[in-house]
Amino acid sequence: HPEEQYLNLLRKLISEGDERIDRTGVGTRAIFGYTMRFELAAGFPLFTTKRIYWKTAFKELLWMLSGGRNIRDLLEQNVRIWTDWPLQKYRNTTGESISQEEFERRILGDEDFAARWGDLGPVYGHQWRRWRTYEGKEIDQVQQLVDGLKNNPTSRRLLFEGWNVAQLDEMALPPCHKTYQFFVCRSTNTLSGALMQRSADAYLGLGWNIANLALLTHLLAVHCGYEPGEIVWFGCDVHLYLNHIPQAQLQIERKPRPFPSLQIKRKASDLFDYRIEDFEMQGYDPHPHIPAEVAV
Ligand code: DHF
Ligand code: TMP
Repeated sequence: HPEEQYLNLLRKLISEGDERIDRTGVGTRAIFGYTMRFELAAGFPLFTTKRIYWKTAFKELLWMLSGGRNIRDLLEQNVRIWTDWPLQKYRNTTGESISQEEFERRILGDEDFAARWGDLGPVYGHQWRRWRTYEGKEIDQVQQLVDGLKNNPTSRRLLFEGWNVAQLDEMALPPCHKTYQFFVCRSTNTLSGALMQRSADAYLGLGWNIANLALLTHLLAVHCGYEPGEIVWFGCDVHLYLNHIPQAQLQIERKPRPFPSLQIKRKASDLFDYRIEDFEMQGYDPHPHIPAEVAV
């Protein structure tokens, strides 16, 4: 089963990972360099050995594709996975000991407060859709990719980049899923997508990153006239937080189940016009969720 690639990664991290204190102070076991491949025709690579909240993950990708950078857009859809970072900044700056719930209520209820405290800086979505040049122009990397896939499919420059070196210090977190590149196979008319991820939280974030890479590849295929091919994931610093080891040990004992299949119920007018209601996951029957705390 292709999910064994992921379970083997967890095993490897537990047994061979280099143990160190990381930026968050939690500590990890880390390896450098790991590759996984998934054939999209064989099912949607949504891991089954622990439930993954695919709707929340997809909402995050759609938000990035919209160029979003404020957590207010996410909270309006009840997505709370990005709140911790602005919240930590708010607490550190003001010294106020506000709860997550209260902070989220204020972001939702007060536009000025949201503009001041909900902004993550020029993160993924901003760089993807509005990379600023020295002359003050904006580059829509994703639209350029779509044009390239349609008009110049053998190009070796079909990629977009989140790592804007000049703006890293303005970002709440510098991009983890850093570079996306695509490849059209002429003989099979398929589109494959690759992701180079500089830093991967193997227990919490990775399954979401794989699902979003797969969704993005499906959507680009639909809109550029190809069938979905493969996704290839490259992780550089791939790590297991020390406080996730018990959960990972539980997960690696489980047997993967068949991957579900993604159904796109409505073909939107363009890549940037999708809503979560447009997607259904058929046959997703995962093992139960195992919660874990995210390192901030
Ligand atoms: N920091 C760290 N340390 N790890 C991450 O994976 C991470 N991911 C970020 C931002 N910063 C990060 C963005 N993506 C969760 C999943 C993805 C994500 C952030 C958080 C998460 O907490 N998932 C939980 C519960 C989600 C829920 O209740 O909706 C999970 O069990 O999958
Ligand atoms: P870092 O910036 O010090 O590398 O910390 C970022 C952490 O977040 C790291 O554990 C990787 C994790 N992460 C993911 O795994 N996937 C994601 O999509 C994001 C945003 C973060």
